[in-house]
Amino acid sequence: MQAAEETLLSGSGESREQLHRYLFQMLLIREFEERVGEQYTRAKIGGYCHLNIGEEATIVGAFSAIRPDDYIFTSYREHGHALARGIDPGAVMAELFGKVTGTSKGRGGSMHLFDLKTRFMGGYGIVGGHLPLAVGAGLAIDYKGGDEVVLCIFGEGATNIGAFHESLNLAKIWRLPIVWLCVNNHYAMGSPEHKDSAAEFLYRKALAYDMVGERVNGMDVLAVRKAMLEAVRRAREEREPVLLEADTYRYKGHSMADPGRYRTEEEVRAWMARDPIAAFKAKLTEAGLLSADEYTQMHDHVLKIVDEAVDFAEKSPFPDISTLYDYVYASPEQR
Ligand SMILES: Cc1ncc(C[n+]2csc(CCOP(=O)(O)OP(=O)(O)O)c2C)c(N)n1
Repeated sequence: MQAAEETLLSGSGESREQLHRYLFQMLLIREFEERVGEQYTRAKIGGYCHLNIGEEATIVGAFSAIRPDDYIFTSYREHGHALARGIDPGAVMAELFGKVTGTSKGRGGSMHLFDLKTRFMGGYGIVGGHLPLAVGAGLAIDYKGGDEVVLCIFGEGATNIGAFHESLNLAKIWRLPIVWLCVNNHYAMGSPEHKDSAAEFLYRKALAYDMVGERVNGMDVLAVRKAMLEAVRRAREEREPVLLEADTYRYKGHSMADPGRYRTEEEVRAWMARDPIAAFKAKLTEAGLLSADEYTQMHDHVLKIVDEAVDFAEKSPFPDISTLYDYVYASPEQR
């Protein structure tokens, strides 16, 4: 037991407390998203709604490697990203419910979570549309001589969009501190990646821009963390943008409206057998770093947080109709 513990700790350099935190965050994302799915079917949440279930290790590993003053630009599949950034689960759920206490005052919904305090810059619905925005943030950091990094997250489908190529090109020419994280869940809506992309390995698209590209097992939280720490270091210290591709899977359909019939049950089951939470829990348990009681307590705590988030969202008011035109244009009085 002791030997295994030492291997795990020396391999990752992590304290028991940190390892527990990763498991806790992955569980929080899983349970939060399960509840979101339920609330959607109860019509408490409307519009588009994309879940992160299956992608927890990629998310937690990635967010564990950035600093509080780094910037995040991400896609519409971002509830788990907001939670991993430490945004209050109640405010995230309230946003999904369209309530005034939500992260975007109830005006953004599922695809447009935003939180300036944690430099969580959204939440964007246009595939690849936020990549040029990340370039802008990277340029601003560079212009001001800062040492923050931009983490820009998108799906593999976005790597076939023109803005992806323009953004990587400019990031490299201007040597901007950006980590491009491609969450490769292998499907862009109903299209498998081989139907969308001429290149088989997406991380190799970085080579076109003389950029470092790397692929990591996105079902392994520590592997993602390790790869991200190095990518972030390169971006921050060497001003080398990096493209990191995380190999992962979404268990559910593209959105709540998609039953996902374009995938075989065997394929989904095979990925679920590699479940990032079950695998990490087993690893910690075998290493003597997690007892059954500790896990139960952690899980109960997560369920309580999710219950409270739903309760908060439920009890919060909708924005008043008189504020309908507020925030349509940026103005200093309405921050
Ligand atoms: C420019 C643009 N084209 C099409 C769409 C419709 N659309 C929404 S999500 C999506 C698939 C994107 O897949 P991917 O980038 O792999 O991300 P994932 O949903 O798998 O996280 C498409 C085509 C869109 N939102 N924007």
